[in-house]
Amino acid sequence: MTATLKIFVDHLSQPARALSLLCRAINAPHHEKHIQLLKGKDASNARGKEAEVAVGGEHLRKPFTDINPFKKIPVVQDGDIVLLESCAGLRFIASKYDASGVWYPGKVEVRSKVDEYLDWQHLNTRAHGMGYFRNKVLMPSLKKCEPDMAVVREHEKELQRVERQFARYFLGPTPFITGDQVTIGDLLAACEFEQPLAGGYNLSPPIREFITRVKEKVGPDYDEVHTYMRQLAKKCLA
Ligand SMILES: N[C@@H](CCC(=O)N[C@@H](CS)C(=O)NCC(=O)O)C(=O)O
Repeated sequence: MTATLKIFVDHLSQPARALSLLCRAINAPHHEKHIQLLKGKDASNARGKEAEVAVGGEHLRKPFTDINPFKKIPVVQDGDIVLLESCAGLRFIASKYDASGVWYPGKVEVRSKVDEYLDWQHLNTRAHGMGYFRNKVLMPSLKKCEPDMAVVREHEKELQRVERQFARYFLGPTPFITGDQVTIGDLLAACEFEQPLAGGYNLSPPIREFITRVKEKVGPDYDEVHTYMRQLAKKCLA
């Protein structure tokens, strides 16, 4: 079968990694197009004006802006359908290409719990995981300055709350959000928690154990897809 599905990603991005991993986990025929957020720049070496350019990657220029005028990745494209939101993309790919029906369950009571997490995570796991990484790791490295520790600490505090709420409310006593089966909600959560972890944030044992469970479901692709972000973080922090 010729693949019609294209995903536009950079593995620095948490939701982009979740999309890549989902396509691989369900063997969806697809093309992965890499759009470099830090095009042509080594984030750990950029200086002054160069640092400004370094934060302006391929996502800000044509031809990508013809696909996403919002200038963000990831994007999912399949024939005539273009999706500019990662959660919509995850739902679409799982609904269309996961024959097992595991990753985005059909039963409305189960599916709603996945949706609940996907809605919640934007202002919680995403906002504070990325806020921590951006302020502690990425921007200080690009701008050659010290991190604003007051801002970093605020994200740290919020991340602790996020971890508690995720473990207590979303997981409860079960290994994954909906019970024993991994879904796109778990995959996205793991990819989001990986970002502050790579930046030096000390994740609590329940979240580390959760990540291990997701990793086991995904297989070796999990670490492969996370390698670039982890190495970049290491370099920036060195
Ligand atoms: N709500 C969008 C947000 C996408 C988003 O913020 N993407 C980031 C990477 S994780 C990005 O493209 N940032 C580049 C920029 O803002 O210049 C989604 O979930 O797809």
